[in-house]
Order: sequence, then structure tokens, then C-alpha cells
Amino acid sequence: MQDPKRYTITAALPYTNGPVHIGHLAGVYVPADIYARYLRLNDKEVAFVCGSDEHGVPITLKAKAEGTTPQAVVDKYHEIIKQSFQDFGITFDNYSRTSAKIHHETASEFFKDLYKHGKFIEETSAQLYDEKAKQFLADRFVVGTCPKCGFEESYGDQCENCGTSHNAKDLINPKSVITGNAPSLKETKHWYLPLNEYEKWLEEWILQGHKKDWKTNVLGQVKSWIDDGLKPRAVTRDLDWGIPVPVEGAEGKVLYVWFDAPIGYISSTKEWAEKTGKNWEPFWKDKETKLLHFIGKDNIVFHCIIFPSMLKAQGSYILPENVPANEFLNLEGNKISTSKNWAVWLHEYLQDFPEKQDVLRYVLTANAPETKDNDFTWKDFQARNNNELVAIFGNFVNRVVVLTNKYYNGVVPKAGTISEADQQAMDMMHQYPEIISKSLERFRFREALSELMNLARLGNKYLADEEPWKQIKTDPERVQTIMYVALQIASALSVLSEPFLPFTSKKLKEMLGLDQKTDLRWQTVGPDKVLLPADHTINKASLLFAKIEDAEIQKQIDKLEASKASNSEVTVEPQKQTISFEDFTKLDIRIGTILEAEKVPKTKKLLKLKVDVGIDTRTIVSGIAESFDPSDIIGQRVTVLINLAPRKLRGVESQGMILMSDTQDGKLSFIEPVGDTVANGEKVS
Ligand code: B3M
Ligand code: ZN
Repeated sequence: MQDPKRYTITAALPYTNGPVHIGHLAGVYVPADIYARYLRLNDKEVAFVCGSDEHGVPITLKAKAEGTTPQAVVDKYHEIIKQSFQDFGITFDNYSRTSAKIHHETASEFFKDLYKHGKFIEETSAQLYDEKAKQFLADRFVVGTCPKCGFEESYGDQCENCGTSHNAKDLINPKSVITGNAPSLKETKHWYLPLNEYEKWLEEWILQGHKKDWKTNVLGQVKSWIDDGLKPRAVTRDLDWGIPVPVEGAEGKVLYVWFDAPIGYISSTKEWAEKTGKNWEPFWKDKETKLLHFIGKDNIVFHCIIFPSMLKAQGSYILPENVPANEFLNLEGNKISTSKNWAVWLHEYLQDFPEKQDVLRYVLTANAPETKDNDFTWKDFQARNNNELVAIFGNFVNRVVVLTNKYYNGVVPKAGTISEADQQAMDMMHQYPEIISKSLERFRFREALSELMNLARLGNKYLADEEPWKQIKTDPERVQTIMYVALQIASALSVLSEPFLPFTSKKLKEMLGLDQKTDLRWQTVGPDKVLLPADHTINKASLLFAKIEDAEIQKQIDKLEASKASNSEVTVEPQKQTISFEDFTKLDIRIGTILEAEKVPKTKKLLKLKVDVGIDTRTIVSGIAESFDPSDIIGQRVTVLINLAPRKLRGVESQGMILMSDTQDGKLSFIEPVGDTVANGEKVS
């Protein structure tokens, strides 16, 4: 779509089972906000909507864990999340919540509409049931082995290891999260969206229609689901927390959270329209609206397959033009985890660094997980602040403002003869709106930010080449021109930095006396307009960025270490039920040596090993690939349970199990004999 009339920008609705952390910010909210701000600076009509996702199993589980009600949980986190987004400068036009009346109504209507038009399949079938908890087990209430990759902790609706989305009944060895029991089967009626009927259309719309403009990670996931074949997907659940299924014969059932949550984008837009006296419908129904979903990679299936199929089934809605999903951000080398408290929480960051919103925005964008998972470290945070924001951006602005005040009492001097170097610098500067736009419009936020920094570098280089502080003694007239040019570069920075560093942009505009101007736009930075004409008065210099000292960083690292330590205390599992000696003697455990190791293709966790266990050399498939490189473990002594019934994992028969121990840093460690006098095949008893 070349020049849409308006934009609807959605950012994934955060689950209200915990606060927002840097992973959410880097993946979703910072890029979405940059984009929305950029569009507004270009005079585009934008509805940037979000809200709290307050249904679903994670909320119910959190309430159970905290010994409180789901309502209390969502009320608490909704406030924290909403406030922290605001303090961080995320400019949602509306931040709603899915417990809002308008959302319940909108989602119910949507369901009823599809129901009335025969878009669902109604089916009674046996589903997983926890006899003790008296509850059906779907989604995150059940874990088991992923049928696709063999990951043993897959959830009922999605495997966190390989990203596959499945039905709870597909899990191998399912286990109730509530009681730990193996579920039984019980009949229940549900409504299914027959995704299989949309397969061909999805394939044409996305894989053929968008193969050039969508990110490869998104296309890759979509292709793999379509290749696997789409199946009907239940959009209702047997739960007591959620939006009641609005048809007869559905008592005690609610809408599946992933059915109602994306409709939350629509209800948030409606809520905004009501507040502002606008009409919401063109934002969702006019073909000249560009709809964009900003999400993390674990949400791709829902935004590219399920929600579009719902919209298509309904018939009057537009479809997303793009779904620029990001990969994941890790923290100090480990996966961010809400339950393990391994995270930098936004509301805590804002307490510790109340004036440094832009530093975090900068680091998360410069290091955004756009094409692969990335790592956030506090050392990198410090280095980027000190070596880039302070030393490049801050330094340039500071020199310009200080010298202008020193030489001319803050009054912009008249330019004299423009030299070749002056012209070059200004020509370059005038290209930046377009250079940065090009990157932004392709959702390359890292690249866009680094171009912004190149503009600051251009300013620094210009000053370093022209040396006004030296020339002031010999050629004061020339210095007038130099400062005039440098001031224009600073003013360009104040405008173009706004989407990325809004707090800095505001401060800089104040410093340059541009804050009262209401006509500053992206394209104002160009050859036709002078932002700081001669005789305009600027203000005194104030610091845009301050150096961050080691002690401040150490405090953050200590905080993480402490959470790791307290975590490891609580994660030591309680003792299991006692067993008889006879039970124990059934286990045949031997010492062995790994002879060969290779990765099982298309899995993250699995290694195929050849292990000499004394009696024979056998194949064992082991879920240790995230802790070890195959080449590093050849010759490793191991402890092996050899009489475990063989089972197939990803097509390979595993004839035993390597015994491993968990480590404090979430990896695995071998259990090996001390010294080399224990031969392969020796028994462990
Ligand atoms: N609540 C976010 C998540 O998976 C999920 C997004 C809903 S977007 C409609 O963390
Ligand atoms: Zn999996």
C-alpha cells in the first residue's frame, strides 16, 4: 500500500500476570512506539492501541500461586503496567484492558456473528481432565512432551522450545500443572474454527502476497505451519475466568484467551474513538488503512494465522499489512523469566534511573533482537551510554550550545561565505530524514538509530575539522559560519531523534529555543527550511546524558545475582515419595563413555549419542544440546539408566537415559565417576 489514509498500530497486549520487562520492551513496545511517533511527525493519522490481556490461564495460575483471585491479580498488574508505559514515554493513543465492558461486548458480538454465520464447527470430544482438581486441562494448565521436538515441558497450546502451536491432547505424557497428576479423558463440547479451510487462502495471502515485504522469520514460521497442515482449533474453554461463551448450551465455558485477546485491539480502538469523538470503523474496515501488528516471535501464529482467519471469517475487516515480529532478548546470557525473576522490570528500572528513559530506549533499540535473539548486559548498557550517547550525541550538542553562548551570548550568528565543507555537511544533513525513513519503513530500527547517530557523528566531525575554538582567535568571521552550520545540525538532531529518544529531543528543543514551535515535522529538516535562523536566541547548555559509573552498574548486577541466589534456594525440589529398596533395585544404572555425539536436526535440545555402557554400545537421545556442544563431550564419562524402556524421539530410538544434574545457572551437568579406575559397564548401586 503506497500512501494509506491512516494507520492502525497494535502492540501485543501484555498478560497481566506480572509487570513488563526489557524483553517485552525491546521486542514490541519500543519499536511500535518509534514507528507511531515517526508517523505522527509525518502528519499521518494514527491509532496506536494496546491494553492489558487479563484472561487466560497464566492469570489463573498466578492467582493460585499468590492465594488470591484472578481479578485482584489483573487489577494489581494492570495499574503497574499502565503507569510504567506512560512513564517510559510509550505514546499509546489508548491503553485498555480486556476485562473492560466494551471488550466483553465486542468479543461476544464477534463470536456470535461467526456463530450465526456457521463459521464454527461444534464438536463434543474427550478432552484432558484433572479428576482431583475437577477441571479440564487446556493451554498452560497442562505440560507434556512436545510431539514435534521432544521438549518435555511443552504447554498444552504451544511449545516454548520450537514454537509449535498444538492442541493439549497432542502432548505426549501430559501432566496437570495444578496437581501434577496424569489427566484422564472426559467428554465436553467446544466450538472450533476450521483453520484448515483457510489454509489455501493464507498461503496465497501471506506466502505469495507478502513474500517480499514480510520479515523472513515471520514468513518462515508461517510456512512451516502451513506445510504441517492446519487443523480446526477450539476457540472455547471449560474455565471460569474469561468471557462467557455467548450461545446457548455453553454454560461454564469461556472464550479461548487467544480468541478474545486480539479482538482487544478492536475494542481498544473503539474505546479511544468514544473518548475522542472519532469513528473507529475506518481504522478496522477501510481498505486504505494500514494495519500493523507489533509482536514477539511466540505470538506469530496467533497474529498471522488465527486472528486473520477470524477476521476473514467475519468478512468486513481489513487484514494486517505487516507483522514485524521480533525475536527474543536474553539477559546476561540467560533467558528472561518472569517466574524465576530473571528480568529487568520496567517499573524498577524507572525507580532506579528516573531520568534515563532514553538510555534504555537507546540500548534496547541499538541491540534489538530484530533478526536473531540478542543479549542485554548491564556492561553493554553502560558502554553504550558512556561511549555513544554521552561521547557522540551529548558531546556534539554540548559543544555547539556552550560555544554559541560563549561567543555570541546565545544568539545564532549570521552565516558568511559558505565553504565546500559547510555545503557538504549541510547537504549530508538534509539527506537524513530520508535515510532514516527508509530504514524505519522497513522496520529496521537498529539501522535507523545508527543513522541518527551518524548525523551526530557528522556534527562532531565537522567541528573537529573546522576547529572553531582555534579559529576564533584568527578568523572570527569564519567562526560565525561554522557555528551557524553546527547549530543547524543540532536542530536537525532535535527533530529526528524524537521517535527514538523523545525525552532528549524535548530537552534539546528547549535548549535550542525550539520548544514553542508547533510546526516541527520530519520533513522540516530539509534544504527549504532553516530551523535556527540568525538572531534566534538559544538557551544555556544543560546535560543531555550523564556518564554512568561502575558502582551504579554493579548495583544492578548484584540485584540480579541476588535474585538468582534466592531463586536457587526456592527451586530445590522437595523430596519425592519414599520407595522400597525393591523399587530401587529395578533400576539398572551403569557407568559409560560417550563415543559420538551429533545434533538431532531441527531440534534445539536433542543430541544423538553413541554411548559405550560396557555391555554394548547404544544410541541414546538426550535433551542436553543447550548445555553442551557435541564436539566437547566426546570421551565424557556418564551415568546411564540402561533398562529404561526404549522410546522414539524425533524418529530416533533412544535406548536408555543419561542421568544429569541441574546447575545453578539453569544448565545441565554430567554425573561422572571420580578418577579413571571405574570401567564402562560398572554398576551404580
Ligand atoms: N498476551 C502476550 C504474550 O504472549 C499475549 C499477547 C496477546 S496479543 C493479542 O506474552
Ligand atoms: Zn516443541
